[in-house]
Amino acid sequence: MPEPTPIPIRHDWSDDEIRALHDLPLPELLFRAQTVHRAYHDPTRVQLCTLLSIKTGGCPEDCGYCPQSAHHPTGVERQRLLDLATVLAAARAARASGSSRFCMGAAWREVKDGPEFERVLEMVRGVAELGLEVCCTLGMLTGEQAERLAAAGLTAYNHNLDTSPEFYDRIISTRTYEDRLRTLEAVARAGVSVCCGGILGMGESVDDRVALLGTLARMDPHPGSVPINALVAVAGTPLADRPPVSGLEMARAIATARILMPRSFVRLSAGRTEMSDETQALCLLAGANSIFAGERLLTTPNPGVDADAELFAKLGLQPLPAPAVA
Ligand code: SAM
Ligand code: DTB
Ligand code: SF4
Repeated sequence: MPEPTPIPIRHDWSDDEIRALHDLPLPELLFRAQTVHRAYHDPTRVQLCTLLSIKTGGCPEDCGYCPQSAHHPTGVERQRLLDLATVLAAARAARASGSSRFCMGAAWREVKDGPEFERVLEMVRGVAELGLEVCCTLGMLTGEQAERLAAAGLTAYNHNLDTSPEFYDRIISTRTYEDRLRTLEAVARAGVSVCCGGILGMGESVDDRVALLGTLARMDPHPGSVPINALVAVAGTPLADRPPVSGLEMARAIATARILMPRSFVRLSAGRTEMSDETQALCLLAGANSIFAGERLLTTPNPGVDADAELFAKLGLQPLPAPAVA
């Protein structure tokens, strides 16, 4: 474990301070991010997380980036909730290929009590028993549902704010920023670690990125996990024609997140298939300490375990080991 450290954890960052950090000359920004990173994490270890879409497509929400929204003609095939055995087989395979965290995603607006939620609770119990960290992303939750997930052994719940409160309405109309924040509060109150981040490349300004990071950095505690996604521009979505976000912009956002939230896992999330080895290396040097492993994210492609093993070998990195089976 890294030594105890004098770098304080703050929850009172102003957006002006954050913007000043974000815009530092790159060598200065990276130096500061690496200093924080090394004080709290082993820079040679990167956590691998495997995603599985347990219920795909046909989502009633209209998130402009999402291939699974029923509002967009993306050709994603709808699939009902998977059965328990299929999910546990995928989780075992994920563990065997080096992942220490398994994240199950459902294209739901919100969780409804009933047999499907009961099945998800079984999945959570089963994955936890494999000794993996277990994460879910199922849409909005009530406090009671969050508590049931916690009791089943859920490690973390992913619910992204995606962007600034100001830009949010341009991307999603079927729910509000406030709705998102309420679910995050229910998750935290149930004692489940919050996984919350955003997407770059949707046409937002740097100020929007700063406002998102500010919202996260003023949470107390900080989210345990902060995914930074590059938009995967999918044909049929309203954002299909957005130009790709540059690696330098990803690195600046990641470095800023690292400085603001020293203890959190900052995840270099969607968009890696479009990134060179050099861009991914820069993002890891900027303080990202996790990636999604495997050939698929939820519905879109991802580099795959062999490509990542090669990348790790070239960079001298190792996956973070799975926690011991409880
Ligand atoms: N329905 C749940 C929800 O919205 O919270 C869970 C699944 S949803 C697919 C999880 C997250 O994936 C979204 O919040 C968004 O940040 C991210 N995401 C979806 N489509 C994406 C895309 N095309 N590119 C990058 N990130 C995307
Ligand atoms: C997150 O922030 N990124 C992951 C995970 N949380 C659930 C999802 C990315 C999805 C990319 C689009 C897709 O594959 O459907
Ligand atoms: Fe539905 Fe989640 Fe996609 Fe939005 S991001 S359309 S809520 S699956």
